[in-house]
Parts: sequence; structure tokens; C-alpha cells
Amino acid sequence: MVRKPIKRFIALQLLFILIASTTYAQNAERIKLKHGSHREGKRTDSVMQKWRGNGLGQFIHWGLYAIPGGEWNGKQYNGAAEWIRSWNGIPKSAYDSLIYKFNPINFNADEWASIAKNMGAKYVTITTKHHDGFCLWPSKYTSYTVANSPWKKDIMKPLVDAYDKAGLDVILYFSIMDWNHPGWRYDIKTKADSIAFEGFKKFTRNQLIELLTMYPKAKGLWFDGTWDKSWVKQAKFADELEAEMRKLRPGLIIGSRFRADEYGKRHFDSNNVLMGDYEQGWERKLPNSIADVHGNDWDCVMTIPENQWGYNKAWKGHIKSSNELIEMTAKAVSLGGNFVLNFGPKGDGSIRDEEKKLASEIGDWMKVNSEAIYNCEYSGLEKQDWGYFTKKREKDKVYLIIFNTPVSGAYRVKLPAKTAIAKSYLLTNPNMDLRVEEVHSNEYFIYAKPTTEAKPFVIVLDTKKKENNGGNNYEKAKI
Ligand code: FHN
Repeated sequence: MVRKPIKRFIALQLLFILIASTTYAQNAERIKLKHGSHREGKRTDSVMQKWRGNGLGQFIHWGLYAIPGGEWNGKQYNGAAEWIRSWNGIPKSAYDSLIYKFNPINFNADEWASIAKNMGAKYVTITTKHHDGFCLWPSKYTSYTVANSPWKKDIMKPLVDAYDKAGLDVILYFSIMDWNHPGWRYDIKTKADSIAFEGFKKFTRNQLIELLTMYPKAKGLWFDGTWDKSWVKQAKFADELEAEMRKLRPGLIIGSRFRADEYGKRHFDSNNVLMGDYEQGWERKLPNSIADVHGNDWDCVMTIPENQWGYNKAWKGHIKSSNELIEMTAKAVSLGGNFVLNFGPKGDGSIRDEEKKLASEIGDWMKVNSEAIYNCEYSGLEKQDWGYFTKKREKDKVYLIIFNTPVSGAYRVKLPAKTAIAKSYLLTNPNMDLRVEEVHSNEYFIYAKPTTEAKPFVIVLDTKKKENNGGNNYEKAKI
């Protein structure tokens, strides 16, 4: 029989082992990294605060691939239109010769900016150079640019100026992978690869510094084409280059797709800490719950068709409706992210009518309801089947963005303890209070009749501290 003091001793020892092993495990888990993340937690400066309040953005994929528009000699390419150069149905040299056809006579930067502005976008991300290597600016480091096309003129300058004039921030998309550059390699296996890639690294650095110098209004860089082994092996170079760019443009926003750490980990370093200012991994998909975004800033970039970024003549497959895109925007904001909708202008510089129509439908909705999108964040409230909650940053104002209208017209809301509803109303009719019924403690039905059920609508809840109601602290709950 084991006596009581011994039992206690064994228990204490077990506890000690548990604490010691947990502490050891925590320390052991942390790897010393030279080129991992350089910050934990979100950026708090005003530039980043503005970015995270944007809610809705526009993406533009435009380059030589817009000329064939997914079709070569009457044959349809099955992949994404901007990847057509990689199709063995086309000789690479024939694709590269498209530069001599780049003459977008219908290009109108102000029109593009006004389409984005009317849609309700607060910023735009534009391809300065996609994987094919063709530069929309007159780079002095390659001849494969607009300057040597029949168009001759810079495309980026009028775009940056037009969007800036329209009040939208500009982010420059840049593909590290460059199919046109002789030094580009998918991997570095030989001495010759290494020499070639060193030249490519210098070229990449020069182009990035050139872009930041030529377009100082740009607020950030959106990197792509960084997944190949050749680039993943450049932890030190990429880390130093990032530092150089940040020094040149304080406040510059760079996502998690630029560089890998010295162990080749991308997006999140070997200690699982986000690399860069926001998570860039949400491409054509949205997180399902707040747990999926690990407390980080993030954006979701989305195509209108299934997987077409550049212009594709064949507008086929599942093409998203404006309601579907509005719902994606609401979902993104409800989980603390930005939704960035892609447009693929045609080779002549015009934007296809289908995209213009969707942009204007989204814009019609945003004109009435954007209060529930801009400067909003995760509400902390349990999601309900009718749609999505968003919350105004720094305010006790919660929005219910309704996509599914129950027959009863009753919208369930569960609030944290010590929180009460001060006022509830339709965003379109702030003067009329909605009927609120408390069905359980801190659980309510809000009764509302939308003016039209065809479009999502918004109910606003002004919340306040409830007196003398035990339970969780409202301040802590931060709804
Ligand atoms: O390969 C590209 C693709 O063409 C497109 O540019 C998207 C946009 O996020 N990024 C790459 C795929 O991840």
C-alpha cells in the first residue's frame, strides 16, 4: 500500500516532470532563425491599418497573354489564359513575339480606375510583370517591355496616377519567376545554373528597386512565382532585399509570398510565424473559420471564372454572380480579411462587358451597404445561418449581412454576457427600430423585413454594456 505523503510526492514529481518537459518542449520547438520572420503579431502603423480596413480590392492581370486570350491558331488552351506560353501547342519564340502586337489602342487608365472605384474597391493590385517576363513599365534591365512594343509608352505610370487620383491605393504585383530571362532556373543543380541564377538575382533586385523608385505612390508589392526550388534556396538574398526595399519605402506592405527561411519554409517560418505583413495564401479560396487565419492579416484573391486570371475569350464554366461575389466579400471581412476580385482586360486595353456588369452590380450593393464592409473586422460572435457578422473597428457597432432570409423574418443573435442591444435597425432605415425578442439570456431574435429579398441586406446593432449581469467581461469579449 502506498502511503499518502508518498502519493503526494509522486504527484509532485509528475507535476514537476510535466512542467519541465513542457518548458523544454517550448524552448526546443523554437529554432534560431537568421532569415525567418522579423515580427510577431500584426503591424500597427497607419499604412497597415488603412490596408486592413479596405475590405474590397481589385486585381488586374494584364500582359501579352491577353492578346491570344486563351486561344492559339483557333485551338483553345485548357489552362489559365495567362499560362498559355507554357503550353507545348505554342513555340516559346512565337509567344514572345507577341510583344510586336502589343498596341492597346482602347486602354484608358481613368476608365479602369473608375470601374474599380464604382465597384467599391479601395485598392488595386496590378501585374507589373507576370511569369512570361513582359514588363508593363519601361524597365532598363530588359528589352522585353512596353517600350519595345508598338505601344512604346509606359502602362504603369498612367495606371498608378489614375488609381491614385481616384483615391485607390496601388499595390504592384511582381512575378519572381521569369520565363523570358536567360538566368531563370527552376532549380540550381550545376555550377552553370548557379552562375546564371546569380545574374538573375541581380536583375530581380534591380527591377524591384526600379519599380519602387519609378512609382513611389505604390503602397506595396504582391509577389508571385516564388515557389520554385531555385528561389526557395535564396533565404539570405531575399531577406536582405526585403530589408533594402523596406528601407527605401518605409511603410511598404509585403505579403507572405516573397521569401522562404533558411530551411525553405514559405509563408510561415520554421517556428510557424508569418513571414511578411499579411498572409497571402488565400488564393481562390476563403477560410472557413477565424481559427484558420491564426490572428494574422490576410487577403483573398479571387477569379470570376473558376481559374482564369488573364483575359480568356471563352468565358465558360462556373462564372460567379454578383451575389456570390458580394457574399465572398462579406465572408472575407467577417473573418478579418480583404477580398480582392480579379479582372483580365482584353489585349486592346478594354475591359470585357461581363466584368463591367458585375463590377457595377457589386458597386450598386456597396453604395448602400459598404458601411458593413469598410473598416470592419471579425465580430467575435457565433456565426448564424442567415449570413455574416462584421463589426466596425474600435466601435460597439455590429452588422448582420443577410444572405438567407428566414420565412419567420427572425434573425438569431447571441451576444456575450454583459452586452445588451442599445438599438437595432436596417442600415437603409436608421430611424425605425426593429423588434428585438430575448429568447434566452443574451440570445435574441431580431425581426426584420427586407425591402427586397433579391439582394443581401444589412441589419445594424448598436451594442452597450449591460448592467448587473454576471458572467464574462464585455470588455474582454471585445465583440
Ligand atoms: O500562376 C499564377 C496565376 O497565373 C495567377 O497570377 C495567380 C494570382 O494569384 N498566382 C499564380 C498562381 O498561384
